[in-house]
Amino acid sequence: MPARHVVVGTAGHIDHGKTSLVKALTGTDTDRLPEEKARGITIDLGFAFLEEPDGLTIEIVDVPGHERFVRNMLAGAGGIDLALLVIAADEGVMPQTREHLAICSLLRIKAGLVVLTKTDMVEPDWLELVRDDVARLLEPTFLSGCAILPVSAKTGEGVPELRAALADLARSVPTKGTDQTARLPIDRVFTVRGFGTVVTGTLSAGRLAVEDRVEIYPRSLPSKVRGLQVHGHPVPTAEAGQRTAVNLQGIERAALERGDVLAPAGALLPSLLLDATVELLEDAPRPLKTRDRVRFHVGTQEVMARVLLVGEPALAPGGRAYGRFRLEGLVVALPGDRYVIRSYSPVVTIGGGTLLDVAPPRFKRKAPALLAHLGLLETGSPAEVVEEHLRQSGAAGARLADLRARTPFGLDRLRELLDGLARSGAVVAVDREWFLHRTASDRLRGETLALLEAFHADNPLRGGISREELRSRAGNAQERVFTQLLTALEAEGLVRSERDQVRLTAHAIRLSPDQQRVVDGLEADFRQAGATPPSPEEALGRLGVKGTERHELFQLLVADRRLLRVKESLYFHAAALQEIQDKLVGHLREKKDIGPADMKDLLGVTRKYAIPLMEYFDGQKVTVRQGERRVLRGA
Ligand SMILES: Nc1nc2c(ncn2[C@@H]2O[C@H](COP(=O)(O)OP(=O)(O)O)[C@@H](O)[C@H]2O)c(=O)[nH]1
Ligand SMILES: [Mg+2]
Repeated sequence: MPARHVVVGTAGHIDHGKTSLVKALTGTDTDRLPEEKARGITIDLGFAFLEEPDGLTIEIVDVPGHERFVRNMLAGAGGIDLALLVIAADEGVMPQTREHLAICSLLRIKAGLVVLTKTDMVEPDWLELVRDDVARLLEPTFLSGCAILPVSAKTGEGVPELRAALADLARSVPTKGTDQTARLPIDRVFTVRGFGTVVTGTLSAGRLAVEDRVEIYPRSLPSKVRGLQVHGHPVPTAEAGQRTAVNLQGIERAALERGDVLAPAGALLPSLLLDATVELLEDAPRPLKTRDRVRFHVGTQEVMARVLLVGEPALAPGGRAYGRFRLEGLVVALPGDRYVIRSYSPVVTIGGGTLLDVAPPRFKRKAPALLAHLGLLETGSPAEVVEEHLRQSGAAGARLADLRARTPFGLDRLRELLDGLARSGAVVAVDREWFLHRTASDRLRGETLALLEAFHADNPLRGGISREELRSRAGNAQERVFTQLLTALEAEGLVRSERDQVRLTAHAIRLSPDQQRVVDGLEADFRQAGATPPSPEEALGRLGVKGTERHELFQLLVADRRLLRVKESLYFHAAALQEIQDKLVGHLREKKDIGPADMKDLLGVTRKYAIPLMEYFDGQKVTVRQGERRVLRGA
């Protein structure tokens, strides 16, 4: 049988015997702090474990019962599979019995059992009364009908039966997958002489290995796993459910604290906004109103937050709604995580829920569309959830890395889901790392084609629009997305791109007879003028047209590269310029260099033409300047 790890958390009122029970079961005294020993109460989390011969390890997290330390209790309760609710037979149900039970319910712990402790202190018929009372308390909860075992930690009576029942229950817990993103909510940080900084926690998902590149969230501290220990033994890998100690490379102890999360580098997104389901407990002291300030607990983290209820101003005790939490500090979590809220004052647990989105899109809060969106995130299949995220990310699409940080599936499963969506046509894969919803892709495509149509209609004499201008007009489309679209449109033969100009394939410049006369006249004029061309104004004027080099008919010849610009308002016919270049190169081959006066003689032109031409050929990398003279480049 493969090794299995199941995490059991104690729960219950202070002094009901949780710590004594863990000691009776495991031999470990989990009250390790000097103050805990002195005061005889549990302040912080304690850890112990039981190993069964068949490879089952039961990790026990012993939590404090005192109401002042519920936040520590919550920090330990995150990764728990089974609840061990401890109730002293002499006192029966007390306030933190109820609160811890409520927290376990809110965290969606699936199963557990109840121990009536201190049985040595009560008569059998009293024990029966307490048992009935407890059974009634459990009836509406996840522990309804669970085993209620009488135990005395003092005499040891009932301990073997408890151990057997716990092991049986643990064997029924489904095995955790290791393909999800690894996450270690940190509950302790310390230094070990000779090793440096060590963090511990219960690995809540995935697998960690020595040498893994990790990051401490939300602090963005990169690190590497230098060593791993499980129960004091070095191991090469740790898996979901294991109490894990991680020796971190290059991080100071002081830089970290409980509540931080260790995960693979780049795998998570710190959030200030979270969308979630909100469930208010039946016995919450008052309704929860939009903008109420609450203590928000997820994993081992706690921050203050304001809740914004979706679609309603207030939630009555026992009610359920969707909400958006505005956090006062960064947290890292994943959709599907359960969280708990406690009221600001008095500090009591009032509710919790399931996270739906850790990077929620902008939405009008009252819009029915938001309700539909959140409904899909809550109840949709994994593929539907991924599709919904892409639908909401619109024309920008989404990177694989961001989708990973916004979904709980793990990288391999996410790729499978995206491949499936791409095959079905719901999603377009821009490349292996970037995805776009089909509706956004279709909209961008339609918009781009319409923009090209409109451009050609408005500028019938221009060959095309600049690619950058088209991209910015198309809603400033994301660069990679736009490149992919143009490539696809070219492949379909709908669009042509030349020299950064984009046009519809169907577009052709059609000139009226009069326009054609001007274009032909201009070209003939410049061709004939050779090395002494007219200014654009002169040339146009000779054909009876008023205008400058910006005239669209003039620009047509420029776009066609039949006229070449040497400097402002000075254009040469392409063939004439080639003849000039040939003469120049011929001269330089023979004479090695040329000055302005030689250039004037060579071409029979004035300085007005000679100087700009010399500069032009420098710019064209035909010649290189040496003082006032030029030589052939590379000669
Ligand atoms: N007689 C008796 N006393 C117990 C038993 N279990 C715990 N105690 C005592 O109850 C007190 C509180 O126990 P502790 O384990 O610290 O309770 P916790 O606060 O729930 O962890 C201690 O003085 C224990 O010695 C028991 O089974 N029988
Ligand atoms: Mg204790």
